[in-house]
Amino acid sequence: MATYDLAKSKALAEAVAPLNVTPLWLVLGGLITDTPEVPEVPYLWSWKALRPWLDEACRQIRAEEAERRVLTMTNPAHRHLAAVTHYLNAGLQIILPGEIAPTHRHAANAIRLILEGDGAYTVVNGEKTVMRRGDFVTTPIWSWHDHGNDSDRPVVWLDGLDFPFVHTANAMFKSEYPTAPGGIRRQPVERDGDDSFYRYGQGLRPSNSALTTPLYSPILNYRYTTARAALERLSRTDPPDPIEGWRLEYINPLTGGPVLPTMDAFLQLLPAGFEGQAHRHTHGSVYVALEGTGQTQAGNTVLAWEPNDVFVVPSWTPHRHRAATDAVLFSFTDAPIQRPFGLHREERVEEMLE
Ligand code: 1HN
Repeated sequence: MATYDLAKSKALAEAVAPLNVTPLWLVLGGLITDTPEVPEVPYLWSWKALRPWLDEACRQIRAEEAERRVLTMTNPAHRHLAAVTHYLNAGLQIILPGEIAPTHRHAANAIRLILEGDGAYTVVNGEKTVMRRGDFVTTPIWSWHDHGNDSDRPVVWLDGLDFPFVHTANAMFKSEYPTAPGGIRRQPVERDGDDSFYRYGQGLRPSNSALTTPLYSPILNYRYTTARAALERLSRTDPPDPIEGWRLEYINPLTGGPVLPTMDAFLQLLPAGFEGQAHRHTHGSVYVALEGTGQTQAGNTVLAWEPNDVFVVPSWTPHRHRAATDAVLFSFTDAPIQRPFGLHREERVEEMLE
């Protein structure tokens, strides 16, 4: 119950508006809320519904002309903003045999998760990796990157980027690699054969590797075969976590922390019949179902997933996973953005509406 004269305060607000100030007591409730007020909604992008439109995109534009031939996802709460959670973007990229997506770099970090096809490659800061389904590839801030496809089939992957965050920070930059005579905009390949994995991903590192920035993981491609086998092994020895099943984080081996300064990434195995407990956290999560079927309840929304579906759980939304069959979920989140500032919170939720 306001003790002040609301009409007078509104008159004051109007009078001082030309001076570009406002009475804080009229707006404080909307600025400092008891808990996060999250505009984004839980949502699932169906692979079966989207995949044919990637073929149509291929009929309309070449990869080189598009720069990146991507159907980028928008949270229904944002329609015109290419964001699936507050700080994250996701999209499906398709590249045809023989095509090239030219070299560029930007202040946004990116990840890729291969969904269809084997044999496309990406080159990041001179290292080339040939990608297979389920492989998780990092493209850190300001690294030169381009893609190509030497196989005889289309290749599709999920792109995940932090550019909504970079925009919020007013810190976006990009540049294009210089065009060589003949019109080719491509960096030279200096290393291949999973060079960075053998240098840094085996519990070893070159003894001069302190020269490498710890800001992001030096590993380019985290192979699905490796991560999947690690999960399988874990599931034979350990009980599943009641919320996450068996879950592994992809890490930066130089720090033990997240792969990128703004994004972390996970692979989890849920056994058939798994009924996870509910929790919520302040980071937003983007999931990809890689194997099996199940459903994730997020708030009042039930997201029923099957292979290659992409879905999001926004900040502070209670959620729980259920698996009909043995299932594998990949996910990435923006938790690393919140942690350094003490903003990250996570809690169990005892009761969820059906
Ligand atoms: C980008 O550079 C890629 O390099 C993919 O493959 C998606 C979405 C927005 C901005 C830059 C890529 C992107 C992107």
